[in-house]
Amino acid sequence: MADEEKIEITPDEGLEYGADSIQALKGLDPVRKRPGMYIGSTGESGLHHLVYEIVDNAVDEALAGYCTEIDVAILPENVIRVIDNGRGIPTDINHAEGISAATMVFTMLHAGGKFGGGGYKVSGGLHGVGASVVNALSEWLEVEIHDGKNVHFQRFDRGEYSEEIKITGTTDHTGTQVTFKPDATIFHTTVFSYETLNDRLREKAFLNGGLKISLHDLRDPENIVEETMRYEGGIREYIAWLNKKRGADVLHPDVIYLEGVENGIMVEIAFQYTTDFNSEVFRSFANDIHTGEGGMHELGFKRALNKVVNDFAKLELEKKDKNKKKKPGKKGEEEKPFAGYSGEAIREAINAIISVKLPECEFEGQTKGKLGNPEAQPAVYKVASEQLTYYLEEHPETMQIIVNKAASSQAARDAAKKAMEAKRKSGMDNFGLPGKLADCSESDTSVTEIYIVEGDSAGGSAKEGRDRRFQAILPLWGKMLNVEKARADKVYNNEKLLPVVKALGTGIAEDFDIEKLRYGRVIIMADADVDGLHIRTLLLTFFFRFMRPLIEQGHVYCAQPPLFKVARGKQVRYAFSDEERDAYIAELGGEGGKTDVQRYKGLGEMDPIQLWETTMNPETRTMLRVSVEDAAKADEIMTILMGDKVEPRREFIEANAKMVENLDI
Ligand code: TTJ
Repeated sequence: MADEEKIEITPDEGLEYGADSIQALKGLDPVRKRPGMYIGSTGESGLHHLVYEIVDNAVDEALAGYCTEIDVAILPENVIRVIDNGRGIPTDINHAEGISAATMVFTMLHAGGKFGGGGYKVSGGLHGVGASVVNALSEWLEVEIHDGKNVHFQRFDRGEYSEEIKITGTTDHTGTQVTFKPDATIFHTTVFSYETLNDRLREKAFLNGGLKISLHDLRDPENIVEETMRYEGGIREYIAWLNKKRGADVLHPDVIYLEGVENGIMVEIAFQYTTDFNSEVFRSFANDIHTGEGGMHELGFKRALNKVVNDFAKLELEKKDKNKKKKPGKKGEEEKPFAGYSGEAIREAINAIISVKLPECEFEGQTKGKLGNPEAQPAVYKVASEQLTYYLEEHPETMQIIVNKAASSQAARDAAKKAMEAKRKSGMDNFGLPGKLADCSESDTSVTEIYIVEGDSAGGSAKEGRDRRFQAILPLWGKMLNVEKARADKVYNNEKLLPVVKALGTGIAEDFDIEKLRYGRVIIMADADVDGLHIRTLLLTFFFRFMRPLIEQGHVYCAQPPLFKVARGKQVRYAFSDEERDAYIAELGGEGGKTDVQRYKGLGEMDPIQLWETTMNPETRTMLRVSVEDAAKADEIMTILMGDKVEPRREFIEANAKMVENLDI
């Protein structure tokens, strides 16, 4: 290994070098010591991250205009190979460091940003830590660079090299090829998922229109799986593809596409309205990184959409007014000035993708999924409002459809509000709380929680087993409402969802008020079978569409009841997976005698004490907090399962047959 890697820098010496040199002189040891700090985790997600990290370097070359094709392969033994047809990483010696630029890329933290500066980079984003991190976490890595004349080659073992980069042949083309085998002593699993890579690479292909990305699974020569993805239309095609996958019908035939560069920020937006109710799907990206929590770019687009749609709506109303005033008998009637439709009404049923590329991203929020750069908002606003105004002037039919849609959404929302107020006034809501709710005695939302439980027997156990000081139980009953087709006013009349609305106290849609929330945690407790999946999907979709801030602010959870009870004499263990079950059988069974394994088919089979110990006791339970992305996924599944289209439904059930089958034992 090069000597530089071993140098320990004291603060005094550091002052002479400056911050950049310190960074560059750091070896890869810290990466191997604390891999999670660099790639998030050493589980499946971290493992796949290695591939994106390498691919992103090639995408940067494409963004710079020099690469048109990226080829990714999973080779036997889960070795990954990535090839691009860019200029090739420079192989000449960097005089400051005395080693080749290519070697630097693979051995120095953050060395990547030093080359080819300027322009837009997707690498170096959220976890964008560079190729050296991949190298550090690989059993071995080989790089082959074609510069149009020579082939250059270098090999690394666990990040270290014994030979400098060398010429191994001649070539007439340019490009970079990186092959690596993730280190099995670092990762919990080193088995790649074709599906996971395929999904992410497809997203990249959509976000970088025209770029050709191929993926091959060559692990089993008998069963090669591969796909080449190239979308000339970019995110326009992404919208069409998503709508087809969801089985959503569209309200207007054209996908609206807006683009421009403002203040050094590249802005691209594509959107189309569907015929769904209460659904609003935003997918936003900053430098190709999905911003699941939104941020400044989303805000900029929402403001632009509000302004442009309301401006057109106002014009329409003024035209109508003029016509009216010509007719006799109308004088003296002063109409209220148009106050504009609400943002939610305007966005109802929109399906939008926002992609920005900026020189440097700042990510914030709970999961670092929110774009923080304040300059992104005015940039997106300017591009979106100008381009959208222009587009809708050129396409009056589409403009008419969108304005009409906003008007009818607003009318439905106003009607829902009236219905709710009428209900309140008529006293029909018997003091607001549903009859079946077993409330808790505390009212401080920093401690209170409500369990929403499907089925009376499970509800009974939960009521008995809970700590009634801070845990409330709401059993659900009655017929499922198809939220997919329901507008806000229907929800107030649905026997299944109304108790949930009443118990939480917040109201829904525009009336939603988080201040009125009666429980700090809203916990869905359902069986691990198909019915349980169904109720979870329904509730999450409902929360996603009508109480979105509840999810955004992290109030919604899914309880995790155990799947097995493993008992031997007085010793009892609860297992949450097959692996855990087997481990407990081994642990308890080792001493001879009989080990009893019980599979819980449903919550109803647990007695109150068991339910408390395994699922409800804050000291011992595990719960999953529901993210906006989880809820969006539920919403997508709901659309597919409840929609009118047969084909997406069949595809979903086929693709998920395994899961459904597993759940349905
Ligand atoms: C840098 O500026 C001079 C010309 O080449 C630029 C460069 O580094 N291009 C480049 C890097 N193309 N492809 C890569 C690359 C590709 C893979 C698959 C992996 C890595 C680490 C870099």
